[in-house]
Amino acid sequence: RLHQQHHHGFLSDSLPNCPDRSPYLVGPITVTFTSVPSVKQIQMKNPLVTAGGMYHPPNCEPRYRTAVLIPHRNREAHLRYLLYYLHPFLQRQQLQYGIYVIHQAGNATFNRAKLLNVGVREAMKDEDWDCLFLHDVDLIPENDHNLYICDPWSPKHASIAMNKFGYSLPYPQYFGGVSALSPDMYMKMNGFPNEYWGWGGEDDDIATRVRLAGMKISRPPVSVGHYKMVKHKGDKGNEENPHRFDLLIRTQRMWTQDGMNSLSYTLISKELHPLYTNITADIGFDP
Ligand code: BGN
Repeated sequence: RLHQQHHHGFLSDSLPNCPDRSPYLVGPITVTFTSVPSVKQIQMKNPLVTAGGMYHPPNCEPRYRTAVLIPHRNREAHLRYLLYYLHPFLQRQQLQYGIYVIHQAGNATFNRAKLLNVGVREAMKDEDWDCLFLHDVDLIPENDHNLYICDPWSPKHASIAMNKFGYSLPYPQYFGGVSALSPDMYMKMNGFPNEYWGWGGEDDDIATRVRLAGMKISRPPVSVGHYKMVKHKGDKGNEENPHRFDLLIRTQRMWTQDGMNSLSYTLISKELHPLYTNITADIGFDP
């Protein structure tokens, strides 16, 4: 168990449980994007984060173990903003956590949902995480009452009020941005689809899978689900997916066949960076 390494000589059993409600929460946070923080700067502000971006509260036994999974390619500046805000945010919540960046190797069209499947499979080899946070790289949470823990029975949609959409849902079924599922829930819906290459639609497919697997999306209060998006243009290699409309028609037929049970990829490397675990995978290309 990872967390036993963090105890400086104490056995984990000798620590008291962390309180029900963390005393360190501050509520709304001011998020600004001025100069991109350096890795060194972020490290200095987070001295208790260990190799691979892992953390365990120093003085109490956490109630929750959360893995944050971030699909990534060519968004270094966004990643640093996110790490700069997210590490202190998660520590104030007194969670045990690990941050994983899942990097798509090569130049084939980006595939967010498949990268998340890869992240889940790899992260579960490290630790018995009880919650998976599936996190876009360009979204920063603006209120630490938005707890990065899972609901016991429902997949949770966390990014329900993004500045980009005027701090409200763009449409009622929207499930993109940041969501949270327990590993059991993730497997119950056969994970996410592997066949969405490029921008758009995969999150709508995922929302449909939640329903088809007999679950219901939960959402936090709007005020705590505030997120600020780092402004950017559409990226090269993540063009709009022209097949997304056709794919979405087939979700009902495909979800049991396409997902964790059909996932194949080549793990290229798994490196422990000071602020995150970097998983680089070859996930193939749009056939
Ligand atoms: C929707 C996209 C989502 C995206 C949101 C917000 C599609 C499928 C069309 C049937 N869905 O329109 O993927 O997250 O906008 O930008 O394109």
